[in-house]
Amino acid sequence: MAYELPPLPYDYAALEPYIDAETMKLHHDKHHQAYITNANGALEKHPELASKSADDLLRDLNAIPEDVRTVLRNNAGGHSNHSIFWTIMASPNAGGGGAPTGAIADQIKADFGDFEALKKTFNETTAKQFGSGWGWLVFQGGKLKVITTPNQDSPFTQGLYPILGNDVWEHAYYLKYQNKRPDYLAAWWNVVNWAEVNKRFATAKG
Ligand code: MN3
Repeated sequence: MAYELPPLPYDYAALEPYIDAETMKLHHDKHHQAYITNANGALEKHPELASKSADDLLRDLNAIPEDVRTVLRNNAGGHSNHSIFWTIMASPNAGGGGAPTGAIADQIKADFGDFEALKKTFNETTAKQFGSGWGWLVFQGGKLKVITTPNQDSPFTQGLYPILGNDVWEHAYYLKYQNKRPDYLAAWWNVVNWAEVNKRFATAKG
C-alpha cells in the first residue's frame, strides 16, 4: 500500500513561538509529502515491498532491491523520521515542553544526571552534525544514548529504536533561526511531548 501523509496532530501554529507556523506548513505539507511521493514512486517498481512498513524496510536495507535502495533509504527514511517527529512534539499550551515526566525522567537522571545535562549533550552533539541530519535519543545496552544520523538515515537501520529525534535540516529552522542551529536546538525542548516520548521509551525497552 502506498504511503500517505499523516495529518499533523495539531495546528501549524501550535508550536509557536518556538517553531513558526510557516515552517511547519512547508515542512509537513511540502517536505514530508515529497519524501512520500518519492518513496511511493520506488515502491511502484517493486510491489512486493508494499507489504512492509517504512520502518521495516529501514531495518533491513539490504533486503531492498538495489535499483531502489538509495531512493528508499532517503525517502522511506524521510517518511519514517518525520512521522516520529510530529508526534513527539506538542503545543506548550497542550502539555508540550517542561521537565521530563514518568519513566524517561528516571532514566535521564540515571544516565545523564539531570535534564540539563541531557539537553547539553544532545544540543552539542546535534549542533555538530555536518550538513543535514537528525539528533536522536536511543536506548542501547540498558542506557540512553544520544546519536546523530546524516541525511534521512534512520536509527532503525542501526537496529535502534528512536525515542525522540530532532530534525536539523535547514528546512526545519531556517525561516526563523537562519544559521543559528544552536538557538533552534535550545528552543525545541519547549515543545517536546514527554507523554509520547514515554510511550516510545516503553517500546524501546521492549
Ligand atoms: Mn525535515
